[in-house]
Amino acid sequence: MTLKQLTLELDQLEAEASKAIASATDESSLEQIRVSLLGKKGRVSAVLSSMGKIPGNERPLIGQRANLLKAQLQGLLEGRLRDLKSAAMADLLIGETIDVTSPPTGVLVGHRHPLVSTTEKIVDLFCGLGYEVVQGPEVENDYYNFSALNIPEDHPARDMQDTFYLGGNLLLRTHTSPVQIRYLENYQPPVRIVSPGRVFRRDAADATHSPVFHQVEVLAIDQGLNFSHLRGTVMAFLNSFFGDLPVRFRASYFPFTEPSAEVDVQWRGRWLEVMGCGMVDPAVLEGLGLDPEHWSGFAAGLGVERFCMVRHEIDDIRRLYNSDLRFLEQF
Ligand code: 2U9
Repeated sequence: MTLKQLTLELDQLEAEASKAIASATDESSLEQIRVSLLGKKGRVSAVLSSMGKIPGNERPLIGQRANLLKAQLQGLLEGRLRDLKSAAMADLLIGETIDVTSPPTGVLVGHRHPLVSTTEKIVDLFCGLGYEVVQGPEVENDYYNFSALNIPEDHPARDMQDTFYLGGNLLLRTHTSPVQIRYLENYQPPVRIVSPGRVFRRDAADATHSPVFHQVEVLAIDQGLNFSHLRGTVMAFLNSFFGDLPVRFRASYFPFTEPSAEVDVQWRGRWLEVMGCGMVDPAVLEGLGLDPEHWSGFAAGLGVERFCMVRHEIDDIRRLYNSDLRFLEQF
């Protein structure tokens, strides 16, 4: 081994190393190059350890040259590492760019359930006629749900088969009428109230029945109210909800109204029963401490599901309850 050979080896190492460092394409291949050049078993160390084979006076020359090369290579490696890091960052930034001009991917926006929008449409109409919305408990007792409404002890509606009893005298309300009884205990007539809400009956579920359904009831009590007021109110409501369809009143019976009527609308050539109504029975007024000679009133009740199904041509009530978005999204 001569000085010349070692000098040549260092020249060659310098040329090859600069080329290799410049062509490294990522951090891990650059690290491999660093180890192969400057590691314990690397090429620079190999030159330094073969210095023992040349004469002592020549060794400092090679030593200096090798240390210079080492510093030079370190500088090149650091520079290349910086370049690779900033190139990787640039790639990442380009990859993560958000194109603010691209069209939206479609955000799911909810809307009111058709039973809710139908309830609102009905209630809004009565609010327009000056009625006030009142609500009350779904768990009721025997008195508010039945007795106060003149429903006798032996009436079939009170049957275990028809009503969900909760023990004691508690039950799930079968209509929203108890809300109106409670209101009349606290407010003196004249009153005009509308009470929407959930009601419960022990019905087997089929296409037209559900053990849980929704009602809207209206009640007006004042001096001198008569059946014409009731009829005018019901007609105004139905004309506004269904458009000007033919309407007919049929005599009927409810324990809490006398006289009573059922109301049908002619819809696509067929008469459909849509609500019931009547003049508040004097026995109900008396029970509330109101003199029937002084006060009179009318009441009406309807099932929201029925209105909703006619309005949207829905053939099975269960579609309103099973939360199938493919169905509900239509409304
Ligand atoms: C008071 C006095 C009287 C409420 C009334 C009806 C007629 C009626 C049915 C419609 C379809 C129930 O959901 S349905 O099955 N309701 O026909 N409801 S009069 O009468 C009252 C309410 C409160 C103090």
